[in-house]
Amino acid sequence: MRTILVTGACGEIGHSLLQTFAERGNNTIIAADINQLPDEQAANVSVAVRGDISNPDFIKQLEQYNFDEVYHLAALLSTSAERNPELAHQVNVNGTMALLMMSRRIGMRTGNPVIFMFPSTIAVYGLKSLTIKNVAGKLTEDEHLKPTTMYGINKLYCEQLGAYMSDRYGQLTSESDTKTIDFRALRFPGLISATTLPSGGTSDYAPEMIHAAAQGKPYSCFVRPDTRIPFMAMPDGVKALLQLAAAPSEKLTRRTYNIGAFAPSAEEIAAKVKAAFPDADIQYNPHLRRQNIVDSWCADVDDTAARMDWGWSAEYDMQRAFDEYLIPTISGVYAG
Ligand code: AKB
Repeated sequence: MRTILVTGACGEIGHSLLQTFAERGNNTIIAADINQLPDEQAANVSVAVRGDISNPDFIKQLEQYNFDEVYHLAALLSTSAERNPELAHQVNVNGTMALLMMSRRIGMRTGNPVIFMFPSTIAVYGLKSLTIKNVAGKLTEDEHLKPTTMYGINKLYCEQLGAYMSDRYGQLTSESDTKTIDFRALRFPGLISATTLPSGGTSDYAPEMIHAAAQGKPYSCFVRPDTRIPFMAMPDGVKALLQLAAAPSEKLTRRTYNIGAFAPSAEEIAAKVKAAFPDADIQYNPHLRRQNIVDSWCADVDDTAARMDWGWSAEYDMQRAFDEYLIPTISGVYAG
């Protein structure tokens, strides 16, 4: 029985993660979000708390629990962060720092390191031109780390902050005689859920296109048809988080891992959508700023390290994601 904190519990990953924890049972789940957790999700958790992670009083309230694991999902995504960079910095960076320090204090109190799971993103990459992006192909964790957005900068910094905290406070050294933090980050591609829609991201065109078609609504896509970035079905995203959290620390050769699944262009996604919903009306109306953001992200990721260290492998390639997860589930959702 583990005591687990999930921040950003109302978000897309939070929604699926809480459901998975509920199916597995046997853990004490504390769900935190700035919004009220909907009743059907609240039924899945032990305690639901509402508050702002950048508020020290809220951190104090959370600190009463002896967490074994923290899934820190709360963040402003890329498009939202561009609209409000100061708030993004406050939530994405200051909120993360506050939770890392809280985890350290809990680790000192209990004598057990807190496993701190951090969803990072392909937004940490910054390719200078489409030509460079096309030539670069699949990127490893350490290439082209020149993010062009507030969100990418925040996430890259927090990857490094978490690694620093783990190195300084997560090992037995003269400075620290208790291991208090074990930080582990995953660089997520765009996630596609069949049951929820994202908000404020720049990879949102893929889920929006699919959900619009399932509801018989027209969709105006905000990127060009040839735009290519990696995507992943939500069940694989949740699987990766849980698998990395459970991996023995001696197997891990790094603190941040890429994970890949499939990397279609927008028109390849549209073709899949039209195959499932032949009346789908999809037009392209690129938005310059959002287009520039996704053009700076990698076309695909090299996830060799995750495969080698903790046995990562996506269950859903593009065909399986559409045929066995997205289309049947979404059709069910909108059929009521
Ligand atoms: C976003 O679009 O901001 C996110 C991401 C790729 O991290 N979905």
